[in-house]
Amino acid sequence: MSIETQYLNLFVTATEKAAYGASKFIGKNDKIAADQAAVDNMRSEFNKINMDGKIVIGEGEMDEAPMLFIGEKVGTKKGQKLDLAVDPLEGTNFVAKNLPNSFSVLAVSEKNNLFFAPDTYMEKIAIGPNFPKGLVDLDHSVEKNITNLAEAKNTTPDKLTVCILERPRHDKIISSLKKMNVNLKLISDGDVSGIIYIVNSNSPVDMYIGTGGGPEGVLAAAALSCYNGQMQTRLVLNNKEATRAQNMGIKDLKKKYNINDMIKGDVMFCATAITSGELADGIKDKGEFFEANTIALHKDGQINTLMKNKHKK
Ligand code: VTB
Repeated sequence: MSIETQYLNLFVTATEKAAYGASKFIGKNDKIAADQAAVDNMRSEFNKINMDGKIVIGEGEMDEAPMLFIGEKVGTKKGQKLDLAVDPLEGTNFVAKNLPNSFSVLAVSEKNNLFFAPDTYMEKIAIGPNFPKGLVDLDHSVEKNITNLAEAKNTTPDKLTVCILERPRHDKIISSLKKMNVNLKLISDGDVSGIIYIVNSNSPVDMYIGTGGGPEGVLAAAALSCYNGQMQTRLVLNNKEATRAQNMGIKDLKKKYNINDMIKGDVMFCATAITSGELADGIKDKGEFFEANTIALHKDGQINTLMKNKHKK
């Protein structure tokens, strides 16, 4: 079965309203208020939708998040059974500091089809579509992954661009990439867009690599799966997190997840820009209404668009 097509516009409205909520806090240096506004708006839109929805990746577990917590039921309960992964404000720093590339993000699958990633770190590697299976792998050296990708693209490492979060934990990877003369795209935050860069023609990124948030990994996998891209991930867990992951039903803690292990069946993905960036223009307040730009994807519907919508305020 597929997700009914009519849902896409409703979900786009949800991320657009969430993005608008957060946009009022652009440059206010208040991450918490921005996030709360996005969460409140997203939730109130969800509850207008005729679906039997459940948040599987959200703002935290019930005791630590007042809204859109893991397990929260959303929608009118009349309609398809859907699982939702949400990041109402991806890039809280970007909104707080008025920097490009903040988004309100959502992925939707049919019931039980999304990987319930815990809120821990996750190793990630991703490339675009049409490459042999297993071309890159988390257990390969950086050198091997780069050489394999360069060969498959019929080019040389110095013509490749790799996106990675600029963090001390990535020093070794970055120095290996520099030795190979690979071009870097170092991002300070936002690895959902970091992975979308691979399949976006405005941003010549060939590979994403590095450790970021687990929930963000599943959201990025949802987007990439609509493009038939390749991605592999593995959770990074300390002892306490390992117990939590086990309690969430994860048996093999060292498992390498390929995209089809994380995203089963059909999926929808929406990302509305809050501040402007390479992928989309941010929210524009036009007085009576606001304008929003959303990357809207539906795997089975073969929909892949950048929508521009207007909503009354
Ligand atoms: C990661 C990344 C996110 O925050 O979770 C990062 O996946 C936090 O990383 O996209 P650090 O703990 O190293 O700061 C984001 O960049 C933004 O939520």
